[in-house]
Amino acid sequence: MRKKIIIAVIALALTAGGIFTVTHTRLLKASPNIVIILTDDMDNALLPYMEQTNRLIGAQGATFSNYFIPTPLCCPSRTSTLRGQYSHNTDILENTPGFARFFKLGEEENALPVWLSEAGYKTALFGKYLNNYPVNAGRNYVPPGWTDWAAFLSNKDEGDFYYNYIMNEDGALVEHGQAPEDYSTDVIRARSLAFIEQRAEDDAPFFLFVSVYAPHGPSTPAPRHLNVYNDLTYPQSPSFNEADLSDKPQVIRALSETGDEFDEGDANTIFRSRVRSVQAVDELVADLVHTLEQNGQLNNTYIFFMSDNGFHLGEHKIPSGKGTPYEEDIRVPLMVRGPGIEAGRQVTQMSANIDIAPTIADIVGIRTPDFVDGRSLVPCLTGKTPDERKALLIEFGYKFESSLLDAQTISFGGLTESSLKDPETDNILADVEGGNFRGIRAQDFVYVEYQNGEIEFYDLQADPYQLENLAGGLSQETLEALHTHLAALMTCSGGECRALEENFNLSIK
Ligand SMILES: [Ca+2]
Ligand SMILES: [Ca+2]
Repeated sequence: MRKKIIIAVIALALTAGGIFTVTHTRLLKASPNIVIILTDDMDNALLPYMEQTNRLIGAQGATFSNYFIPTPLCCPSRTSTLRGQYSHNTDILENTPGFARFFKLGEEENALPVWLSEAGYKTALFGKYLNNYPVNAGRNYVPPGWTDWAAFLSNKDEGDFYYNYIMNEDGALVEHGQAPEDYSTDVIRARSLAFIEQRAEDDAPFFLFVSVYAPHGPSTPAPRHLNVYNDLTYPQSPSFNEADLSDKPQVIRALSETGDEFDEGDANTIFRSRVRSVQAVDELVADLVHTLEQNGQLNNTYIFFMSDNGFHLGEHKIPSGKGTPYEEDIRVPLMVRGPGIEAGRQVTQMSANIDIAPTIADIVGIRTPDFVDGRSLVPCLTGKTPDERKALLIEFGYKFESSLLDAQTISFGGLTESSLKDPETDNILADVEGGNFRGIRAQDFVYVEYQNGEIEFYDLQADPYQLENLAGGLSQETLEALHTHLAALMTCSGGECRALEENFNLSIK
């Protein structure tokens, strides 16, 4: 049963660049504080279990219902957040070599913490920085722009960052063991609260980047949360153990390994651990808001709560993980509160992690470099914007030469650190030959080209759970229009990306 798809092809404006002007809309006060709380691998299914976060951030500010991670994996997402760039421009498209490559390319020299530091901000990062930090930089290395620093050292033998990890704390290595007080979310919380209290004593504004490891696997809860939510079951969507995978590309079917159903009990067990592990994060958020309030800072602080990428758990029969182009992986929570943002605002415009750095720059009133691909979300926060962005690029994997791209030869050469291994690289399409992809996430559909030439197309209004790939029913004219626009987006940079996102005129009729 293949539905005929009709796509409106309206004149595509592919020439772009130089027409975008950055709006420096000051929200309210000069030099407000900025706090980012970044979770690791948190999908939207976990948000209902963070009552305090919803009440203290979402209900007090703006909730973004269409916030996306164009490259849904830890290191690509985090580097895009720090630089305001798509992954093809950071050139961090996988977790490996990750930090080593970001460092080697010198991208840290011109990134959000540096901009804020130069604007007079005290800047702190506590928790997870980038995969493979500090490979090739030295164990005592603190990246530029940060005045306060406590980050996990990559530790491939131990594998996770809940207990038994080493932190670089302002250049000194500190070992944390497995006592209850070593639980990393609580360590990060204590550092964050102390930083706020110290900063409240002087006039300098601050930027606090709270980067917790939860709910990343193995999703270890704090000791006090080991036995909560014991009866919780995973809220299965209609795509859980999708019955008919015949429409799915081979690279996706290969991810389900045996083709057997994903075990429902396993999904419940993993989901319970994930929910338990974010309870300490929910407490951290509440303590952070209260500490800001007690120190007279809350009314002059913007708080961003967000995740680096989503997570799938049996959808399309794919075992738990991330790195696919599906909604569970690319769509994550974003909530922002702060002065001038109306409580309870719902933002439906398409937004992405590439927008975070330019948004913060806009709030603070500093100009971003021309290389920034994202846009300020300040107009969304204040309810003053039309739906300008019609589409986002999604992209994954260094090597991409789709057979559809006859006219293009894309090179991602120079990967000399490929011998590095990363234990966090779980269940991503890079493990599957031909699984690297480029795609367009439009407002009402998604179009994906895989390296091996397979394509997917889902009508997200009629089929939000992506059960029926309609690529086979697309006309040649539509395919060419989609392919041409994708080819432009996947090599865009700066204002050209924003123009392409706005001039995207394909929609399902
Ligand atoms: Ca992640
Ligand atoms: Ca199907």
